[in-house]
Amino acid sequence: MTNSLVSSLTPAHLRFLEGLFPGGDLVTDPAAMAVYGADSSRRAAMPFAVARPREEGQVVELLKWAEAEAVPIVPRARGTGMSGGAVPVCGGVVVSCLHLNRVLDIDADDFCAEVEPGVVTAEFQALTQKRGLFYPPDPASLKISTLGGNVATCAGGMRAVKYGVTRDYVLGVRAVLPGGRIMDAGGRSHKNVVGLDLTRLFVGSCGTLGLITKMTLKLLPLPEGSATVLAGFASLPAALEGARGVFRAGVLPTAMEFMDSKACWAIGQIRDVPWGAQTQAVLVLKVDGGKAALAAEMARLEAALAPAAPLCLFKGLGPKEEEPLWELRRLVSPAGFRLGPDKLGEDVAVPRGKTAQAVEGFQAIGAEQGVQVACYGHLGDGNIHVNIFYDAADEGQRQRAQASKEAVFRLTLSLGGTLSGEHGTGITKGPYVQWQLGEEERRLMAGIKQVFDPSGILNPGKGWS
Ligand code: 2HG
Ligand code: ZN
Repeated sequence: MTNSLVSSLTPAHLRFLEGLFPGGDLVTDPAAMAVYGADSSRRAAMPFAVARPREEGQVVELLKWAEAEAVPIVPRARGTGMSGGAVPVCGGVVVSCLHLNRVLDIDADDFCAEVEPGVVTAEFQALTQKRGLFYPPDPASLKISTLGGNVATCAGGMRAVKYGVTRDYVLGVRAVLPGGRIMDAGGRSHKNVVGLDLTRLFVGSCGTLGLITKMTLKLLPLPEGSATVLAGFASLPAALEGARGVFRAGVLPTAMEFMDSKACWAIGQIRDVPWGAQTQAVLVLKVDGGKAALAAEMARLEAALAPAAPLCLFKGLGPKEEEPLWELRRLVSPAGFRLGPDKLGEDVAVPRGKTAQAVEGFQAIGAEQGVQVACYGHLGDGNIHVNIFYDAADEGQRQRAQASKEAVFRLTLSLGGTLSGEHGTGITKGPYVQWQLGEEERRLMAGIKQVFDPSGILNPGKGWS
């Protein structure tokens, strides 16, 4: 499908784009464009041009033109994605949604909001909070990432244990399709079973089906309070036992995160950490709800962790005290590079009951291959970040890292898991999609792509099709 796409822009193409995106909204200078060709996967490619629309009408005209001229179109937000989904591997026009950044409505009666894709996630959450409302999805990059990027990738985050992921909060999507067609799926009703669920289809489709111009998001009442526990354990099995104890006690935490010894070590290289040298694994748990019930919930949490004999336990009551504990957890991703200059960052997920087996297996793979493997992340969802560190300049290490990644994938699939819990397939996992998806499923996905994007102009070279 991608064979017939253009491999550069003609002077006539550039004239068209300059007319549509006046006053600096078209970027063609290579130095200025480079940043739009990279994302947090640390992969990069150079686009032919970058367009920054301010109105949906510009997106409509752009996609009419792009389909007629067979120009690749790569949607982009803040580039915090971890799997190269925003990297323009076939060149083309990168379309930044950052100027489409209006919060159109926040409605406390309908419990929903209407937003444009370029709104920053944390800023939106702050606005909803002021109205006594709550938007739960909280990817680690929420201070930078946008709602459009979150929806395009179905971002997960820490609070997914209790509240689910981005997909569970998207009531409607308006998007421009190739040829300039407009899809307006879903709406402000919290229930809707008329026709196929095009809204859900769009969430996580990584810009391969259309360019989102507006989203209707579901909101919840703001919980009255929250509290966090950070506990250190003498071994990883003890921490995993503690986590099982929490679920067995019937507590559904808002978040249940873990960090293994390598992750803990890496954080200790850049911050003062509250746990001692004997600590080999850390759990961070959050609960939320009515203030009266919170103290009892915290007591249940502590009692559930006690049989696993935590070496230390720190509590934060309310956002001010909780934030420093969560900041430590969010630091693992950047701090990890103390373990090696390059990384393969995986985010496999397994059924909850298989989590301990998976994490212990991933660590054993690292030990066998002689590479540094840090495991951490969303334990409560069975969604484990397996970060494999190596030095790309050392060919032997590079090959062992690659072998470790494939062994991690094989173990995950043998446990009934999935190659990506929240980062998506992008370009880093593209070649492995066939390991997980059967022929029939891939055929159906290719058929769906064909319906939305018959010329294959949207984010070519990505995903599953
Ligand atoms: C997190 O949970 C992010 O911290 C980043 O999803 C994970 O860097 C990573 O692999
Ligand atoms: Zn994560």
